[in-house]
Parts: sequence; structure tokens; C-alpha cells
Amino acid sequence: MNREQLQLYFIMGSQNVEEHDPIVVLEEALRGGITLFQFREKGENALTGEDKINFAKACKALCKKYNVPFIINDDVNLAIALDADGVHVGQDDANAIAIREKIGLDKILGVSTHSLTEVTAAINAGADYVGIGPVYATTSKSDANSPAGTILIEQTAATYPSLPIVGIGGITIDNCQTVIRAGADGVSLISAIATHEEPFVATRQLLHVLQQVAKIS
Ligand code: TZP
Ligand code: MG
Repeated sequence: MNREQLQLYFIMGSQNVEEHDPIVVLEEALRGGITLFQFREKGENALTGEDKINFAKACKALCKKYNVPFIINDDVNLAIALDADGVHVGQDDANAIAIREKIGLDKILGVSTHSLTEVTAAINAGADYVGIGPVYATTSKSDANSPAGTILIEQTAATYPSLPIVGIGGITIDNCQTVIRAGADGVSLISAIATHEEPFVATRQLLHVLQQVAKIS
């Protein structure tokens, strides 16, 4: 994958959206310029069964319209069934080596990591990028670890300069530049876009701020 694709990585499931229709939120985010999308339908109030599959199909079709890669969280079988562009897994999910074997070399594989040991294991499993976080406190993931700041991003960027890195957890327009300066290629976030009154405006503003820091460094 190309590391610019991580710049503004939006993650969403229907459970993350408060007022709007989630499909409208995704289209606004795509129109605003997100660079990658992760379908993460999980937790309380998440869709299941056919509803989840149909919603995933609708999200995939929208991403295709805007030419933005469509990644599925955890559910490798759904990713294969829908021919998604990739899969993102955490440390509690299926083993990354087994997933890489299952999805083949053409799909994007992202792995969430919380230590340099996990980063090294993710590289060895064939991860295309690692997610590092939670950088800041988050309310979007009930079982999230405590906020870890940017230290692991700094260590990972120094140890593996060619590894694409994305920060996650509590990232907003006010702190996203700090995450990039620490060495991340991009930020992944849920609520800064999904619960914003105007997801299109939120996306434009985030992108603008991220482009500023890209120019400075
Ligand atoms: N993994 C670590 S933190 C997090 C996930 C999925 C949630 C990020 O959501 P938000 O709303 O951007 O803090
Ligand atoms: Mg997971």
C-alpha cells in the first residue's frame, strides 16, 4: 500500500453514529476527502447477520464510487465474501499470519499493536501497516487500553522507518498534528467525523490541518 493512503483513515460502524444516517455520514466523509475507510460494525447496538452484510455492501459501493479503499475490521470471511480491499485485526483477533495466508498478498492487512514486540510480529506476519494507540482517551472502544501517548509511534518510526504507521484513539483536529509529528503517516479516527454535526466540514478541516503538517515536515 502507499503510505499516503493512511493520511485520514476513517473508521465507522452504524453504532458510532448518533443523529445522521450512517450511509450519509460515510458519503460526507468520502466527499470531504478521507483516504481510507474501515468498516467496524461491533459492540453494543451493532448490526448482525444480513443487516450487517447489507450495510457493509452499501459502504463498499460508496467507497468504490469515491475510489477509496474499503477495509473490514476483524471479519475475514466477510472481507473475502465481499472482495474488500483489506482487513484490519487486533491482537485478540485471529492470528495475523493465518489471515495473510487466507487473504493472499494483494489485499491490505493492518494490525493493531501496543508494543515494539507486537510491531515486529506484525511485520513478520506481513502487515502492510500498523495501528498504534490509543494515543489519547477514547469513548468509542469499550475495551480500549489506557491512553499511551505518542511514545510507541516515535519508537516504531525510528526502528522501522519504512513501515506505514497510523495513530488511533481520541484523535481530533486539535491533536492530529502531534500524532504526525511523532512519526505517524496518518490518523485513524471514529468520533471526530462520525459524531460531528457536519461530517463533511469535519473531514475538510481535518484534511486541511493534516496537509499543513505534511508541508512543514
Ligand atoms: N482502537 C483503539 S482506540 C479506537 C479503536 C478502534 C477507537 C477510536 O475512536 P475515536 O472516537 O476516534 O477515539
Ligand atoms: Mg479487533
